[in-house]
Amino acid sequence: MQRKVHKAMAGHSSETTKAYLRSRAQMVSDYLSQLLSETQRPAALFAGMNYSLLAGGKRLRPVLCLATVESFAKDPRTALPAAAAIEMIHSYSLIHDDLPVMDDDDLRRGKPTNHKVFGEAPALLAGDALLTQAFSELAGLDTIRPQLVLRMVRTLADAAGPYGMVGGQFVDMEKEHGDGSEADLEFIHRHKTGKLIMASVVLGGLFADVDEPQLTALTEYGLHLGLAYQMVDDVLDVTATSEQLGKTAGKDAVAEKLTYPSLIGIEETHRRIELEFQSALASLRGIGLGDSVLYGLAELLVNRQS
Ligand code: GRG
Repeated sequence: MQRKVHKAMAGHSSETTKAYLRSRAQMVSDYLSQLLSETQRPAALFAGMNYSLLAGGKRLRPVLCLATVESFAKDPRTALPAAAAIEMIHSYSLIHDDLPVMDDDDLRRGKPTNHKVFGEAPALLAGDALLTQAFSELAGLDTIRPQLVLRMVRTLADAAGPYGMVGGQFVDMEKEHGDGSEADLEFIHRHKTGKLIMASVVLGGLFADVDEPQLTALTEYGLHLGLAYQMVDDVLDVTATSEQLGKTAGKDAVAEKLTYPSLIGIEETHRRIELEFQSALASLRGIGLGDSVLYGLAELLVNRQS
């Protein structure tokens, strides 16, 4: 099948956005690499945390956070603790998601999964430790008003916990091998993936101390982009190889997961991705960010091949 391309602007080049993504992803990786010292006791726990955290993910969520900060003319470096907290939570979720009791996977970010290297119980604890330490990192932000830090903490907790990612994962699990509806599927994707992507953008907005209408528009942008992101993930699970993805391809069908391609087919899924993508862009235009890096990042994310 010919690859479907979603375009933000006619004649728009994605090269500048790609260079931006590379540079900020490197900034995040450099920051993360000095965060958790493996000379601490218990060294094996820190080694397990670093194994997944530094395994070379795309860093899309923390980069979205920094991009939002920069869109409001603030220095991205000062927001690195927030970006790091988001990536720590994302990494924890991947470690737990790969455990035998969940998706039971051997490959992640092109490497053996955490539990394959360290064992199941240490992997469980490495995930727990990343989740907890993320909030310490975030709460340590001392360059902005404490009220803003509190709102950031609450936004991230709500996006990661029962009202967000864990809630979505729970319904995903319930609907495996089952007869889920389209409403179930939308709930799963919005919560499992969409909320953390939304929080990445909103944390950037809170850090930059934007006003409430701007925050609402950023929330809308993040939610639309987050849903589109997981729809793309569903498509790639069918169309891409394990080598391209750095994780096992074709797993959704084997596990009889409720996905957009399985429910409505790939063509219709692309139509929905386009709708979410255009809604995300409209939210940005509504607050004058139509030529911001967030616009280009949305395009890169929905057209990703891995
Ligand atoms: C508590 C046992 C236990 C499990 C919880 C919360 C949870 C497990 C799982 C969360 C759901 C989850 C793993 C969603 C994944 C969404 C997704 C699209 C992941 C891939 O993200 P990318 O493409 O990956 O950004 P990289 O590797 O580039 O960071």
